[in-house]
Amino acid sequence: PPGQGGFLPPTMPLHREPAAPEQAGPPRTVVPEGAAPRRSVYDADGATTLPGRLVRGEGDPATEDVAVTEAYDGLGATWELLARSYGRDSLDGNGLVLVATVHYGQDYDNAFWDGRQMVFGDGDGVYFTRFTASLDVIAHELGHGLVQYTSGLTYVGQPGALNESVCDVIGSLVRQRVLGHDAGSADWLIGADLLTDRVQGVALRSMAAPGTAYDDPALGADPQPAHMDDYVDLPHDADNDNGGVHINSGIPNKAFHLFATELGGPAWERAGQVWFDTLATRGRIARDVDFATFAAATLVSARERYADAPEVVEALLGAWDGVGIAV
Ligand code: ASN
Ligand code: ZN
Repeated sequence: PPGQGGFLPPTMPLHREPAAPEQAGPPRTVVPEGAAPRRSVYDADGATTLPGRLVRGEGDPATEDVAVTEAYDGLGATWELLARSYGRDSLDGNGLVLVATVHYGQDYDNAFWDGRQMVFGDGDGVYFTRFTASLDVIAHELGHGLVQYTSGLTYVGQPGALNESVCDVIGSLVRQRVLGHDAGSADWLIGADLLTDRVQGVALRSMAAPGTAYDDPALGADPQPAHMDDYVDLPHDADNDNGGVHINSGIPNKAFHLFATELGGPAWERAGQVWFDTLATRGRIARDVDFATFAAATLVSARERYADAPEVVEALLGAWDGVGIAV
């Protein structure tokens, strides 16, 4: 017929891809194809000068030092969780170089984030071995970097305990993801691999059963509560762990464990995504947020991200209720 140039009769619709279903919640951010971590591991050689001597840069071959290997691999595993699962390229979302120093000090019984980098002691060899031995501890320290670049939770009282708790969550999730453990089969322990046989205990902390990680003549008993009824009120000063930031973190830790195990499957997927969104969505939580307000913010995150899956919100409500926090 006139006016018909092509092969298609006028009534034949052109093929169209079916319309994409409405995406609930925020867009899933992705890291660019081929993005990779950038890591630098240094050796303090038993001194306390940072960062020390560069012993392994990105792509360099492994050295014979197991602490260097553990740090390098732990930085990589943490980068992978943030990038591949949550679409964030490093701590700052912009490919920040991950820096770690091992062999810090003599018999140094700790690991920490100093505002720029991770630092790991070798432990005293009596109660603690090297702090890189626990992947969850490496990822915990990186978690402090992530907090610094996101919500900036202050390190005192309830926001401080939330800061500690989200770092334990990240620590445990990195380990669970590397081991391929589901929420139900994970051990939810922090620092299990860095205690010596001499310690009467299994770890530094237990997210599944706060307060049960150790009970030792030299170290005392695990002081963590698992419920608001047992919240430990301490002065907000450095002598008292800034108001018990490593103590009361047991409460939100237990809430996350309840949430993830109720959902089942890999904890870093839906449960972890809700925590990540709460931490990293601009303006979602204030720096000085308390437990109850944080809990309400996790609900906002869950409703936004999983609008089509009411079981996520249900599990979350049950989890906060389980630790005595009304949402
Ligand atoms: N290892 C401890 C932590 O990362 C060090 C500290 O108390 N800041 O929480
Ligand atoms: Zn910490």
